[in-house]
Amino acid sequence: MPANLTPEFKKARDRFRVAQSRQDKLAALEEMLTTIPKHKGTDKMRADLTRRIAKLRNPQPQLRHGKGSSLHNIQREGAGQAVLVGPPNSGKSSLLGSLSNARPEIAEYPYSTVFPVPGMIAFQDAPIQLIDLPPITSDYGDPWIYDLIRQSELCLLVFDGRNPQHFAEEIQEILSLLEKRHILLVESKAGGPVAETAANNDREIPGRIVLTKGDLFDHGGLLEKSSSFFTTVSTSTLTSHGLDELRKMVFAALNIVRIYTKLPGKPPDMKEPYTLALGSTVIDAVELVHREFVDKLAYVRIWGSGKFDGQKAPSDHLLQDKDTIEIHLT
Ligand SMILES: Nc1nc2c(ncn2[C@@H]2O[C@H](COP(=O)(O)OP(=O)(O)O)[C@@H](O)[C@H]2O)c(=O)[nH]1
Ligand SMILES: [Mg+2]
Repeated sequence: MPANLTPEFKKARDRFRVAQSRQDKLAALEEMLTTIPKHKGTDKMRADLTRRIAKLRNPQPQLRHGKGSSLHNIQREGAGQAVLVGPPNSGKSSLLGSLSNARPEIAEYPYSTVFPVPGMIAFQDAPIQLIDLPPITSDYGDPWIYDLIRQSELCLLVFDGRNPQHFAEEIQEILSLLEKRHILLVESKAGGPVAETAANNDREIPGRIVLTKGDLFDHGGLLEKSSSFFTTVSTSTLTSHGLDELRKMVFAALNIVRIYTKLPGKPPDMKEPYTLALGSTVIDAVELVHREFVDKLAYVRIWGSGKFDGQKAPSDHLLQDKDTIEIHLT
């Protein structure tokens, strides 16, 4: 059902968008609640407005220690974990909704996402967890949001490209918000696990850019600007343009390899691959399949990155994506 929003509501919403202080935000939200048409189609929006007004009226003391409530914790699943980070309304929730079965709240007004929402996306047969987050801005961003970004393995910066002339400032603002929390985005972490530098507590995470709403905004000129920061993909959830490329970019940025196993004389088990960090060796895969196999190992045959199919591979042989191994025990 269309919301049929009134001009009064839209004005209040515009005021909310630019409001800086808690009072101004509260006043604008209250105005939005009184001017919103009251029918079934706006049930969710009204409930959300009420919730946000209550939150602004009674700000919870922020937890300094611990990870916040269990609602803010996400159980890691799949071969890798990526987070969606960006300004309000840039299309983060829409991306998760289009790529996974998760149903995050999607709204044409900002700050509609208040909790992290995880969903499972897939690049071919590799399941990857994608987490939708509330926006981060200079005056909004609970500590738990930064905790989740910090723990992730890939940060997708989401911009809709409506202001190409201000893009550099927009992205710099986000990068500096992250840097203040010792989160440094880097183009590549290939060749090694993501590590914390103990000295200054900095954490480096691969960063990539997703431009959204390609059906509304021309990303042409922006792509070049954006790519000077990080590898970028242009998408639209309306037309599905760029979504396959996005899945591929996410998989590549996670720096993982998929490994299949087979029994002698049988075809490989292609149901679900084991996944390991790029740079892992044959013995790492054996250990992942079964820790005890390491001690009982006779030899491993490999299909894929070996010189020929079924070749015996030394324990320190570097695995490549989509290799198949056959483990022989003593
Ligand atoms: N035309 C168009 N609108 C989009 C697209 N993606 C998101 N939107 C709209 O942009 C608004 C904000 O989207 P949302 O996903 O809630 O943004 P978030 O605040 O970053 O999570 C909503 O009105 C969406 O319907 C897109 O690819 N094309
Ligand atoms: Mg959202």
